[in-house]
Parts: sequence; structure tokens; C-alpha cells
Amino acid sequence: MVLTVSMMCADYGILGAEVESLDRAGADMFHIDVMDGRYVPNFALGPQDIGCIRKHTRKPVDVHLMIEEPGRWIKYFAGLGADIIYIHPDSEHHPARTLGDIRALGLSPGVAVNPGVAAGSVRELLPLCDWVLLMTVNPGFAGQAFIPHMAKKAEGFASLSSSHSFRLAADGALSPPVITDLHARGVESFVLGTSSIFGGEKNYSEGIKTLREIYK
Ligand code: S6P
Ligand code: MG
Repeated sequence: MVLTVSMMCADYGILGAEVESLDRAGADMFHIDVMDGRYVPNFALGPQDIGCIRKHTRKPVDVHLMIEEPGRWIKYFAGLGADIIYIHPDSEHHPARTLGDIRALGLSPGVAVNPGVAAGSVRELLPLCDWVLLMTVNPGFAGQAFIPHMAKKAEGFASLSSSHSFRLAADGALSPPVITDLHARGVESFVLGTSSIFGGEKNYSEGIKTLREIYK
């Protein structure tokens, strides 16, 4: 089980310190949401933030691009220190080429699949991916509600993951009970935001420990 922390939910005023304390608390990976105000109706983390996060941890960093025409920017984000880059296949004409470009730069490619995008429509892309990021909210904002029928969709992707050798992650409104359910359905990696460790007390060690204990 991979616990990934959504840096969009951290305190930007002390970003470096946030990264270090999440790292110490046992986060496995850092998730960076990039939003351009066009593909989604919001703006989120920029190059300076990514640079800062990269500087404060040696753990893997994934960059979730919610931008139009991500293919134009792959080299740029690779240069900022991403290990995994997720693109939304509906954000450009040739997602297969972009996934290949991500791999050619030595990074792990992933597709992010919106709630309204049919699983079957990304099937031809699966052999090109190391990861599938199943969106369990509509992209653009933290703090939304989990979309219940995404649980069944997760099961469908989980059943394909070994034959296509990709790993399955979920992103959006993952509270501890939702994580328990999705884990049972075959999801491996979870993006943690306000619904889990960034809500309430912000005790990162406790939050991560509690989630890990569920699966002992
Ligand atoms: C949403 C974004 C996510 C959020 C995450 C926040 O567009 O891709 O990564 O940051 O969903 O978590 P929560 O628990 O507030 O939904
Ligand atoms: Mg995200």
C-alpha cells in the first residue's frame, strides 16, 4: 500500500518544513497537482513549489498535470524533478505520444482518468503506462465528496492491472473508510488530502500510522 500526500493541501507558507515533516511521518510519495485555469477551473502548484518540494525530499514525486496540451511541457516538468507524470488523455490529441515522451525521458508515465471518462476509452493507453490514477472526484479542487460509483470502476481497473502491468492509484476525497473499501477492491496507492491526514489535527505521523494499521 502506497500512501501519497497531496501537497495542494499543505501549508504553502512553510512548504519545505511541511515536506520534511510528511517525509518523517512516513509518506511514501509526494503528489503535486498542477492546474492551468483552463483544463480545470482552478490554479494550483507552480514550478517554484515543485522545486521546493523536490529539494526537501528524496522520496518519489508525482506530478499530476491538469493542463491543456501537456505534451508541450513534459520536458519542462521532467527537469523540475518529477519521477512520475500523469496526464489526462482528454487534454490533448495524442496522449499516446506524450506517454511515450515521458518514458523516453526516463520517467514513469501515468494516465489520470476522470469520473466522466469511460475506462474502455483509455484501454489502448494502458500498455504505455506504469500507473493509472483513478479520479474519484472531478478534478480541480480539494475537499470535495467521493463519487460512490467510482468504487466499481476501481475494481474494473484493478482486474486489468496485472495483465497490463500498471499500478493503480486513486485520487480524491479518500477518507479512511473509502481507503479501506478501495484497498479491498485492488487499489494500491492513495492520494491523501483533506479527507484524511490534512483534515483536523494535522498530526501527520498519527494520520499515516493509523492508515497503515488498518492493513496490518
Ligand atoms: C483534485 C486533485 C487532488 C486533490 C486531492 C485532495 O483535482 O487532483 O489530488 O488535491 O483530492 O484530497 P481531498 O481529500 O481534499 O479530496
Ligand atoms: Mg491530484
